[in-house]
Amino acid sequence: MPNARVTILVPGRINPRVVERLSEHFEIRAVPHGKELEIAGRRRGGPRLRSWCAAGELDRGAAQLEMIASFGVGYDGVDVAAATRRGVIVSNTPDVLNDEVADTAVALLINTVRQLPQAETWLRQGRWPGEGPYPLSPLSLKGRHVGIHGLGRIGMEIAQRLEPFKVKISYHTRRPRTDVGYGHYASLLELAEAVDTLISIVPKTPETVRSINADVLKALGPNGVLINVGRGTTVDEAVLIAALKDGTIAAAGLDVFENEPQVPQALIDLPNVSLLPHVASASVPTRNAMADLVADNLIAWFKTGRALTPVPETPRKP
Ligand code: A2R
Repeated sequence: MPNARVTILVPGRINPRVVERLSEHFEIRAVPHGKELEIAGRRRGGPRLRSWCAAGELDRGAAQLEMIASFGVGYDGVDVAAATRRGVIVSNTPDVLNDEVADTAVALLINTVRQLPQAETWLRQGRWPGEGPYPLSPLSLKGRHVGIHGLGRIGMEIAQRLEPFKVKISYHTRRPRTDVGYGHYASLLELAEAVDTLISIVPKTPETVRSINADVLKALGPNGVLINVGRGTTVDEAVLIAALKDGTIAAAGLDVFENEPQVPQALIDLPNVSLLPHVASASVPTRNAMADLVADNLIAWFKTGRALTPVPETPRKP
């Protein structure tokens, strides 16, 4: 047992495996979302609260806080700047979800261009015998030029999966990668001008928020397909809805939305979209692996003073 006196605050709902794993090592304080500061504030004479499993404002009750172990690869929900100022380390769960998210991205792309969910609905509604075959999909994956917005850990897996589909692949990142042969475009707009299919897999940052805007969608063009499996905030959703309605682009496949779990009715009503409720990493094996990494980060920190997967901004031991 690394440290029996350490209390881990677990705010809100989290994968039960995290709590199960942590219970073997620490005292667990599960609290509803919004109550974490109240509990943290009661630290004097109370349990030594040294970590929690999710984000929160750190202004109060954080004097003994050492670590925030975030579930997921994106950690935009954690105030990393505030944590760093206080020497609190932050960890996330990279890599273990790459395959699942990349698989989902490819599935969503094919669903979007070939309208497979709509075709299945046609069958399930019993329309095939009476009305005949589902109409031909206006779009195809064949011959497409795919632009990947964000060629990081997940973006690379998406690119590698797309190679056997015989599509051309290009990308935009701020810094070109030296280890790939795909064409690099210095700006998102230039990438959108060059390709007809854009897959976004970038983190939420001030730079990426609403970076897929009216200009980018216009550049993608009337045969254009947008797939977003990164963060909903990357896309200006109102502008996207207008672009899908007036034919500025042809179709979109989205797993993430600006204001989840709210999805605008105008988007749901569109025939040329494929929509998923943020399920890219949501399989039991992958979520278990993410849960294990959350727990293993906390266990490693309190045992060795080093987290397994600290985020790049986090303070490190020399
Ligand atoms: O820009 P670079 O050279 O740092 O490349 C990163 C790229 N990226 C951007 N590309 C264009 N404009 C930006 N402002 C920008 N900011 C970041 O996104 C890199 O190629 C990629 C991120 O890769 P990783 O850090 O390896 O993240 P991973 O594991 O692929 O996950 C991506 C995101 C997560 O942050 C969650 O928000 C979502 O997928 O699940």
